[in-house]
Amino acid sequence: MKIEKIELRHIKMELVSPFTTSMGTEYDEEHIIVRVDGEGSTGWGESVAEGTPFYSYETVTTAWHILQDFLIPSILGKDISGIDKAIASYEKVRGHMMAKAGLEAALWDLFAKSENISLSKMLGGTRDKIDVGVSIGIQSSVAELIKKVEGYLAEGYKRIKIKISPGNDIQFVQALRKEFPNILLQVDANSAYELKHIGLFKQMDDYNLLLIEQPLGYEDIYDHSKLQRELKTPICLDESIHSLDDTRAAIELDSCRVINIKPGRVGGFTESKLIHDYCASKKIPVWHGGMLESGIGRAGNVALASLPNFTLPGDISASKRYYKQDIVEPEFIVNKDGTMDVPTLLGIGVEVNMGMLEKVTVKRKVFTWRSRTTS
Ligand code: OSB
Ligand code: MG
Repeated sequence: MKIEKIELRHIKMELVSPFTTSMGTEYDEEHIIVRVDGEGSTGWGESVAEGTPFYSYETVTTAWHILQDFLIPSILGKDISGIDKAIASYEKVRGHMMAKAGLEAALWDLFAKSENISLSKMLGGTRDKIDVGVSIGIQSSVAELIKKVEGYLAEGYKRIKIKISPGNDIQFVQALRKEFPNILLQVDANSAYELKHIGLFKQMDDYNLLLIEQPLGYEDIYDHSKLQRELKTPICLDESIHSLDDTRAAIELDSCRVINIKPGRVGGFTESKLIHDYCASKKIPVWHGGMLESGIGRAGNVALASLPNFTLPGDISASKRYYKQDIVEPEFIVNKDGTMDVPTLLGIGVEVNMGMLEKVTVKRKVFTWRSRTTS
């Protein structure tokens, strides 16, 4: 596959409602859309680095720099026989997983289209529908939270995740359990706690939570093993897992019993598949996390979540849960039974709405093989 042209777009999309976590409140989401053209086909990917370095050290600006100055020059104008060859061409670049994952996603779409198969098929997916959940930000009151949860359950969502932070935690869990004794419920702390809060997590052990996501340090694996030892509820790691090696360390140390896979956090679908397969071999369930993606990133997430060991409902919700209008057609919807259909058309299986994409683009740059850079 001759890589002829690559385009980056910095996009900014307004969320339908502010999203509050222990990291702060987001009103809109900034990401990078990557377009790769070669031999008459077009591939699309999304880099989930955000406007702020609060979830990850990466930002739209660092990802743009790494893409423009290192990743794109390593493949532009080259004839690449497979995605593994593209990855090998930039293997000297350390870290910057979100930058890498955005480019890799576009390449997967491009190769799937040129091979006339869906991305799900190409990744090894085995499902035509996936179970989906919803991630709810910290609410101003218990009543507000209950109202939100009721609404999402009525839409069919199979699992509720609530964000927690010190002072906004056990009271929400207790209230939800009282109101909804049987729902699949989990919490996500985004690294807001320390080992000294162990008493709080022991209290949470009484509420039949599916899992507790990333309670401790964002790079930590060791302290999580000390916490997991004291709890019945499985810990699930998100922020701490950047690679198969991190996954192996976390599982060997019993730091967690569930893994959240986000391709953006681990450098792409290739590493995600390695983590998925390793977890399957260790009987560790995985689920697909989310980064408030547009439909372009979401399409890739849905395809990846169709692999067999994604046995828990993911943070993959309907387009309208995030944005008034998505940048793909058709938009992603949740079926009444809490599933989402896995696209079956070629590649990511949805069309990019160019008018909408144009509207949300704040910066665009095209890289061509002859001129190296233009516009
Ligand atoms: O920790 O899972 C997280 C969104 C942005 C950054 C981090 C996280 C999240 C979410 C939202 O929880 C998941 C979604 O896309 O629905
Ligand atoms: Mg998380």
